[in-house]
Amino acid sequence: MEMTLRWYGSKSDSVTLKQIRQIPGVTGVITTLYETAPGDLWSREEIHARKAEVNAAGLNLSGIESVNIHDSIKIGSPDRDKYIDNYIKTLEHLGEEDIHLVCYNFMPVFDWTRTELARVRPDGSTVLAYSQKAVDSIDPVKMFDSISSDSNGFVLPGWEPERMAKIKELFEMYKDVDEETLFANLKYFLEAIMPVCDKYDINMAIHPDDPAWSVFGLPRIIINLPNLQRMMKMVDNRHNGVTFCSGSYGTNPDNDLPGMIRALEGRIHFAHVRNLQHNFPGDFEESAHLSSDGSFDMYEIMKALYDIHFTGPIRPDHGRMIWDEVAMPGYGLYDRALGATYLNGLWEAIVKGEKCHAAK
Ligand SMILES: [Mn+2]
Repeated sequence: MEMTLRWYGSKSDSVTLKQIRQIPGVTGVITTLYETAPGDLWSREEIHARKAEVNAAGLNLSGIESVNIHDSIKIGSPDRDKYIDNYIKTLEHLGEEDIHLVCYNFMPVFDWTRTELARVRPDGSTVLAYSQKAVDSIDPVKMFDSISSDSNGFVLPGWEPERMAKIKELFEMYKDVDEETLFANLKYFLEAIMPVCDKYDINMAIHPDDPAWSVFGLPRIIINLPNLQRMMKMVDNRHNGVTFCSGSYGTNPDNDLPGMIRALEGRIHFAHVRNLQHNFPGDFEESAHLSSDGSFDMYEIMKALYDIHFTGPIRPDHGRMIWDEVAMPGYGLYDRALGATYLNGLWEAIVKGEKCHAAK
């Protein structure tokens, strides 16, 4: 595996490439052209410039998170082919720049959903949290207002003001889209892009829906192993793979995370590894990456990735806000650096433990 950090680009991120380069064991970044809108065509020049900037800092550009999918593709609108053509051209440009990993999601209206961006934990750190009760009692428009006023002045991925200004319209557009339609529209999209992925060896890695269930009555399909298996079977190509995000699948305690990883051998192209604390059904908060700080066994998650011979990029995911840092919620430097170091430590111990075992 290669340890990486997500980076939004020098215009949008409070963290610098120089800082990332100084986290021991982090050799790459996962980035995006954050100022583009879903459906835009990414020019080769912009991609080349981003890659040159990352390389000049002594880091690899290990993948893209995300190239977002236009709503017309998810809804299956008559104009979807125009946006799919843009997507294909963007993939060509990425391939020409020797970039082989693209993370994306297929969630209607909202990307990830949280009800609080700064819940205080017992140690005084603040974290993103989710309460089903809060979701059930709030209008989605009001939720956007509270999320944006709480974001330390940063634009949150998937919650861009231009997009959220149209939120009522978006709900209207999705009113006839159920789970079956979403699966069919995903299949149509994947079938269209697989030839370019084959040509340039680009691994598509779908990110799970977060939380892993329907919110505000919207359909959600990338939520559990049976649905992932259905998705991979419906377009049976190695380039049609997944981002294994422990913090997203793990929102549902019924998802057996190490078991899912083992069942997905060969099709996990990218891993987000982080921990959550489940407080009671329908209420969770993010925690430090350590097993002892949350509900997951992080050793077992890393061990499962080792057992399936995972070689792709991995990254710590949302960090707590600690040490008075002011950054995009979830995306500060300090706690993600601690997370990367911890995950690297687990990995080294697993690798050496296995070698020692094999020698006996
Ligand atoms: Mn994730």
